Formats: sequence, structure tokens, C-alpha cells
Amino acid sequence: MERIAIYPGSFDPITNGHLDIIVRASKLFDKLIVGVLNNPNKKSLFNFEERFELLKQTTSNLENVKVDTFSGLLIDYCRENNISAIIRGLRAVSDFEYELQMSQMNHQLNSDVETIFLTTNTKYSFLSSSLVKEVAKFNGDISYLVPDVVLKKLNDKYGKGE
Ligand code: COD
Repeated sequence: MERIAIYPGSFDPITNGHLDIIVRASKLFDKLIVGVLNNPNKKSLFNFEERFELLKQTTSNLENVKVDTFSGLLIDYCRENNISAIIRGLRAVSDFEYELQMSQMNHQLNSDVETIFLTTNTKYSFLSSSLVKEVAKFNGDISYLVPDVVLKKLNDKYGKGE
């Protein structure tokens, strides 16, 4: 049977930290779905279509990775798509409490789906989408923290042309 995992998130926007987890997780499973949450109530810099498009562009070279969207409960999406594992990235102890709660709640909802944590690459342990947005907004250099297409989009958003 094909082993399918999902790496779910908001990806507002995708960073090199996310990408590192995607590459590593894709080697562990037959297929990895990167699942973008479509939640119109959650405020984001990039709208859903932009986040989805950036993910597709930055993962197009990875053969067994597919980008998809979900709304509602993650665990329902897992059930409908024969997904056996949820991949999450852990950066620091501060991530742990929220991640533990989510994984336990998801396990309560469906014990056939396991959450697997990959620890962050030390190069990216300080990196988050929120910090990237803040630094970009105030003109700091983030070129080594995000894929080129994301850098360009951030520059467009904050009114910085070429
Ligand atoms: N290095 C490694 N990992 C990283 C890095 C980095 N530098 N930056 C982020 N990550 C990891 C995060 O820890 C996370 O695991 C993943 O990347 C995605 O991060 P985000 O911030 O884009 O996504 P989140 O945390 O906002 O995603 C939350 C979900 C969308 C998964 C969650 O809210 C959800 O499942 N919602 C659907 C409703 C639901 O089912 N709720 C019940 C949950 S129990």
C-alpha cells in the first residue's frame, strides 16, 4: 500500500525552513501532500491563491510532492485521502506545547493517523513566516531565508521593485 503523508500549514509564505522539511519528509514517504489551510477567517499577508501558487512553484522539482488545499478538520482530509501521517516541524521548545496538543487531539479524533515531528535544520531554527514578513517590511535582507519567487512577491507587496 502507498504510504502517504501530509505536511499541513498556513505557509504565509513558504520559507526555506518549510522547504527543508518538505524535502526531508518526501524521502520518507511514497507521496507527500503539502496541505495549505484555506481559512478565510484567518488574516494573512498572502491570500490563499498566492500561498498555493508559491508552494506549487517552489516544490515543482520534487516528484512525489503534491500541493493541495484543505478546509475544516485536518483529520477529515487525512481520512478522505488515505493519509497515515501528519508531518510537523519542530524548531524550539516553544513550538512543543502547541504541537503536542494538536497531535494528541488529532490522535483522539483518529488513532490511525500518526504525527511525525522533524526537527528543524539548525540553519533555520530561528526562522518563521512572521519574522520573514516583518524583516521584509522594514527592508532587511531575507534573500537567504526564502525561495527567490517568494522574495520577489514580498518585494512586490511592500512596494520594492527591482
Ligand atoms: N523549520 C522547521 N519547521 C518549520 C519552520 C522552520 N524554520 N518554520 C515553520 N515550521 C513548521 C511549523 O512548526 C509547522 O509544523 C509547519 O512548519 C507549518 O507552519 P505554519 O506556521 O505555516 O502552519 P500552522 O502552524 O499555522 O498550521 C496549523 C494547521 C493549519 C496545521 C492547523 O491549524 C490545522 O490543522 N487546522 C485545521 C483545523 C483542525 O484540524 N484543527 C484541529 C487541530 S487539533
